[in-house]
Amino acid sequence: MTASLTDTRSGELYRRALEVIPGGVNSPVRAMRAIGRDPIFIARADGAELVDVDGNRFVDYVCSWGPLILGHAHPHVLQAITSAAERGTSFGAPTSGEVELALEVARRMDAVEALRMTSSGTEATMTAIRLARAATGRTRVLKFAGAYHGHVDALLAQAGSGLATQALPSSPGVPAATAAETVVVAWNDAEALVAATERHGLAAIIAEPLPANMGLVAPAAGFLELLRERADAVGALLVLDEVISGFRVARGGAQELTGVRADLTILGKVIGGGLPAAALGGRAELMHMLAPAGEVYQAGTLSGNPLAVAAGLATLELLDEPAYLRLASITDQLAAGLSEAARSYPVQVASLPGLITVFFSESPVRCLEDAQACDLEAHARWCRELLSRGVYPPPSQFEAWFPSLAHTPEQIERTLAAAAAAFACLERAGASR
Ligand code: HOZ
Repeated sequence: MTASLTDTRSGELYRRALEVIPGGVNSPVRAMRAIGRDPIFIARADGAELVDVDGNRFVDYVCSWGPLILGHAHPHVLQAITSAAERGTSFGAPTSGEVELALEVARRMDAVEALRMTSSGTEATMTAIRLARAATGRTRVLKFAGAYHGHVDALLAQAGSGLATQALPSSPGVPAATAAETVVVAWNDAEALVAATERHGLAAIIAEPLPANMGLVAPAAGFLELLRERADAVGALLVLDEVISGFRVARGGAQELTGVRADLTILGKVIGGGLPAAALGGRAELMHMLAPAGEVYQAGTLSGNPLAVAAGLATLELLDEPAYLRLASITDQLAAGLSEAARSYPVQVASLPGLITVFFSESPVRCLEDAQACDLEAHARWCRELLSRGVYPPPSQFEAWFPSLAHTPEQIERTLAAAAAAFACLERAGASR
C-alpha cells in the first residue's frame, strides 16, 4: 500500500516533483513504479547505507547503479574530489588526470589501446556506433534482446533496464529508418546469431558481455567466443559494453574474466567513481579515427571533467587484486544467503563477482523472454517487504543488485534476515490465497 503523497517528506517531495519533473524523477527506474510504490528521496549516504529524507536507514544494493563499488562517500574518493575542486571544476582544456586515467585503463584492459572520455555511457555508445559505421562503411548493427546500451535511438529495440521494466518494446520518437538499421537477436541463441550475421551486412555486433539489464544473465558456454568469431567472419566490429562489468567483475572487467576481446569497449559507472564519466576505448587504429586525429566527429564540454577523473582515478587506485577477491567473497556470501533465505520459494539467484539478481522464476533465466516470464508481482511485493525492513534493492526484476566493498558482514546478515522474512510473507500470502 502506497502512503499518501503528503504523509512523509518523500511523499511531499514526490508531489512537488511531479509538477515539474516528468514522472517526478530524472531516470525512470528509480520511480519504483514497477514495484508498486512511490520513490524514496535520499538525504545522505555513507558506506553501504542510505538515509532518506524521513530519517529511514537502508542497506543499499543499488549503490548508484554500479559506480559506488567502494560504497558511498568513501574518504579517499571525497578527498580526491575536494582537492580537484579546489583547483577548479572544469576548464574545457586538457588536464594531467585524463592522461593518467587513460593510461590506467590501458594497463587494466588489453583491448584498450586508446581512450576517449565522455560524460555518460549513452554518449560513449553513440560514438562506438558512429565509429563502427565509419570504419566498416556499413550501417546495420546487431544487438541482443534485453541488453541496454543507454538511450541511443538505434539500440532501444527490445532493450532491458527501464524499457523492460515499463514493458516498452522500443520508444516513440525513434525514426523508422533508424530502427531498421538494428537487428535484434535473442541472448544465448547461437543459431539465430549465426543466421543474422550471415543475412545482414553488419557494422557491429554490440553486447553486454555479462548482461545485467534484464537481470543478470550470463552468456552460455562458448557464446561470447561465438560473437568474436562471427564478427571476424563477416568483417563487423565487436563492441563490448562494459559500463556495468568494467572494473567490477575483475580488474580488467568481463574481458579479463572471459578472455574474449573487443574491438571497441564502452566503459562507465566505476570509471567515474560516482561522478558523471564514461569512455570509449579500443584498438588504436580505430580510436585514432576520432577527431581531431581523424574525421569521425565526437566532442563534449564536460568530457574528461577534472572532478570526475579524480573520483575515477581514486576509485581505481583502491581496486587491486585483494579488493576483487573480497568483493567476490561478499557477493558469494550474499548470493548463497539469498538462496537459503528463499527456502522452498521458487527463485533463481544469479551471481557474478559484484552482481546478483534474484529471479522469481522456477527455472534458470537464459534470455529476456525468460526474465519477462518471471513472477513480477511476487518480485514487487518482495522488494516492498525488503524496503519496509531497511533493505534497498533495485526496484525492478530487470536490474542487478550491486554489492560493494563497503558491505559489512553485519549488514549482509541484516539483509538476509530481512530477505527471509520477506519470503515468508510471500509464502503466507500464497497460502492464504
Ligand atoms: N539505467 C539504470 C539502470 N540500469 C538506472 C539509472 C538511474 O535510474 O539512476
